[in-house]
Amino acid sequence: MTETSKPVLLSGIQPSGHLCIGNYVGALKNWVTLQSSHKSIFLVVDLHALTVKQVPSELRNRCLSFLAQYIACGIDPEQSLMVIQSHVSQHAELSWVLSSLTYMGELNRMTQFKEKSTRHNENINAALFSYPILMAADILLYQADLVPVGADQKQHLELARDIAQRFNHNYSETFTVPQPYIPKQGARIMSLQDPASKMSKSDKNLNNLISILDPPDVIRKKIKRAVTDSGKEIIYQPEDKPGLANLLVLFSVLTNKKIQNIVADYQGKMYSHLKEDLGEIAVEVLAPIQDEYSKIIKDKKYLNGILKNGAEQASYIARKTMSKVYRKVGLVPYPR
Ligand code: ATP
Ligand code: LTN
Repeated sequence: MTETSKPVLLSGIQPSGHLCIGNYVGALKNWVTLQSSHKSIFLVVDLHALTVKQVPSELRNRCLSFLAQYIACGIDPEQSLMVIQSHVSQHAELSWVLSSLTYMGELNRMTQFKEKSTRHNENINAALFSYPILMAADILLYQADLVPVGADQKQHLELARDIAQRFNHNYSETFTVPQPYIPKQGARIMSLQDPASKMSKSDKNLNNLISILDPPDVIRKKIKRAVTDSGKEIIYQPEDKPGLANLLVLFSVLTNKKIQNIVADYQGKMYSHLKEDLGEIAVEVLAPIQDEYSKIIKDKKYLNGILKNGAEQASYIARKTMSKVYRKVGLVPYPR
């Protein structure tokens, strides 16, 4: 397959909180698998992170740290572009145009907005509300065919598809209508202490999540203390035993073993056996990533080189899309 014939893949993560094992199995792990068969662009969506209050110096450091974690998880800078969203100004420009095609009613239905505005009720800002439009712009700007995300982003992706179709219908064929890629398993890893909620990297209670950079002892301890359900038997029953089911899903995605085989292996054993083994598995999966990270994060020149190349190549594509968009909606071209 030549470079030009490969379908375009795009995804992004907000540089907020601590990149966690939920992000890894829901998104990053699949990015790594899909990158070679696609022309891939992976964003650190810093403009999205502004929708909740950030400490500026921490946000700046976190962007570079997330980039280094993408690479440590297996994103190959020789194959894929890695881009900081704010380095390509067209994201914000396209977002403005697309907001003229998005209805308030559509944004009102977004469950992430409802959930985040409850969590950040001291700061329900307009950007938090219009955030899915910026996400649509991220995707449509590069004419992405495939967008690998966790289950929580399905609704945002459907909106991006609707906006693309609406633009194409109103102004003629312009945007590729993207397809979501949501893994069958691991698309919604639950919080360790509250298995009724999604694991989130900006959760204030760090016992709810396993960070990619947590030291081995912390990982073991967090899994050991994870809330499981009453009873003793190891069975997979997400409705009745959500805590246990979450651990079994994690076990399964980290080992590529089927849940039914794991359940069979643990017949007659206790929750504590499963937790102990899962702790070791998580440590084993994350240790090489952490080693690699500690090397890469020191090499600022290497990281900046990747960002410069990413921004240049992404800007080239973004400029092409934007000039088409501005022309189609009737804006006057820059005089030459
Ligand atoms: P925050 O808590 O900072 O809002 P988050 O953990 O929800 O962050 P995002 O930046 O919103 O993470 O998402 C990055 C990617 O990880 C998205 O593709 C999202 O669907 C996926 N993802 C997030 N949480 C999980 C989870 N618990 N299980 C599986 N995938 C997840
Ligand atoms: N909204 C996403 C992050 C995100 C994204 C994107 C994901 C922003 N732009 C483009 C895929 C494609 C989230 O996970 N909160």
